[in-house]
Amino acid sequence: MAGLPKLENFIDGQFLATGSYIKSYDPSTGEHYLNIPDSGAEEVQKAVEAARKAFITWSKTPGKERARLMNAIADVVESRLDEFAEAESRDQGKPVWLAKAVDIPRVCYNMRAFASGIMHQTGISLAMPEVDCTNYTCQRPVGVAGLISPWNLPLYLLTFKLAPALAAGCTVVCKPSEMTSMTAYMLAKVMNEVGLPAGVCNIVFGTGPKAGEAIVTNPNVPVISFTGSTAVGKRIQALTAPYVKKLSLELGGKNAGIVFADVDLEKCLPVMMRSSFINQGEVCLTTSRIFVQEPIFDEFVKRFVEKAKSIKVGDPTDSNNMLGALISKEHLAKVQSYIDLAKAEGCTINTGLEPLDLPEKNKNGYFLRPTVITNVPDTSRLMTEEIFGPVVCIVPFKTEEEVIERANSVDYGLCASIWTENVRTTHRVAPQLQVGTVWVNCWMVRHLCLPFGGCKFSGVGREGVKESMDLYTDTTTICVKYE
Ligand code: TXE
Repeated sequence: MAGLPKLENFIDGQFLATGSYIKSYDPSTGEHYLNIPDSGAEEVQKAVEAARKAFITWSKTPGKERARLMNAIADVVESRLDEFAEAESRDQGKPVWLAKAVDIPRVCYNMRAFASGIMHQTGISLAMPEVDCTNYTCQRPVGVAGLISPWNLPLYLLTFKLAPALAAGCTVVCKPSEMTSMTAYMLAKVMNEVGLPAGVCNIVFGTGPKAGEAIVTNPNVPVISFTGSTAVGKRIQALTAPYVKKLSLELGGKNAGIVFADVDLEKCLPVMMRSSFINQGEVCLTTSRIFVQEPIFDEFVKRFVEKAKSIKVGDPTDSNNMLGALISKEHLAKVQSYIDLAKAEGCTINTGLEPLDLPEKNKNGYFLRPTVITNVPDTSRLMTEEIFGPVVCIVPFKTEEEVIERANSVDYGLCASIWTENVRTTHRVAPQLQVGTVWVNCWMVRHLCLPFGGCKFSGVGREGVKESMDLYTDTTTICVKYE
């Protein structure tokens, strides 16, 4: 570990060293390049204390001042787009162009959208003249928020929690994924630079079981927002139950794309390709089950497979590559185990097994070709479990009723997409799907003012400009008698 850069926890505006460290790897080379603090209850307790102290002032800081600081953070991050994108790519494995086009701009957008949300907070007021009373509501920041984020969209998802929490007047203790901590550390530096008061945002690095659980079970952290796996989400729900905490859980998905025979394939195929494979398929909203109506099934598969074969995979710094590396050796092995399952179950692997031609420096990286599987029964684990890699199953269907039932047959309920030229089909099918978001003839387009989240095993709660502000505030109803 000697000689390699080390991150430090960000507590009360200070960067503090810890005793032990975790190794962090560059997924595109397999090289150990960074050390992350292996924090535990002691560091978390310090961070919570700092956040509690800062809450006294931050919760009363005028909204326009909170907004000014958040906008200043966005401006500095934007001015260092390349630096942040390169760091995100090195830590996560995603192509630099993608981090530059999507992840880092979204960090700035999160900060700005929620800063402007502060100015649009409203309440309810109702007069009761018959009893000489008037009623109104007001929102109070809840207190210290615990924010736990995953490795697939590291700073994008962390700031989707951080921005509304700060906007609402909460102070926070964040724990990014131990696999992708670098850009959160860079953000901490920016927060000090723009003058965010000490203790308003604290970042503790470390693993889920140690640092994460210390946040989740801290009695002085009354609200938890988590994005990650369903297994950990369930554990957090159980751990927080004795404390009756406010909770937002954004968990996994097994999302269906439903392609009707009247689809415009020219428009559908490129988007479906992106929705199946972008970010190496490591997106909770990834389409991993594509249902195609029988008359066009063969043509769809043929054209989809041709396109998938043409996708370039490799060095994330090469802008010709659409896909970079998967997050870790263990995750690559997990995704490959599903491909082995497909072989064992006699499914057809249309593409994905061809060897990759990688540059020398990437020979030990965690790369995988886009893999397209057909002849899969709905009961296969390939069709029911979240794979979280560039692996998609395509299956035929006959009728609308049948496809709705099959799409709804999994434990997850995050999102779905419908592809049709018939507006009636759209409005009939969309409300029957048991998911949080339905896209029609598109994917991953969403106004931040609309609620986002899942049902069933995909989570509880919604995130969005209004919904997140609701999570980080408590509502008080005030009734005043004036006679
Ligand atoms: O996620 P974890 P992992 C899915 C995907 C993936 C699988 C495992 O299927 O293959 O989850 O990924 C912290 N208490 N998604 O293992 O473990 C952890 O340190 C408190 C979908 O990386 O859920 C990290 O910061 N915190 C998902 C965060 O939780 C704990 C994105 C997520 O880690 C904890 C990521 C604990 N006991 C994975 N254990 C999506 N919905 O986008 C872990 N953590």
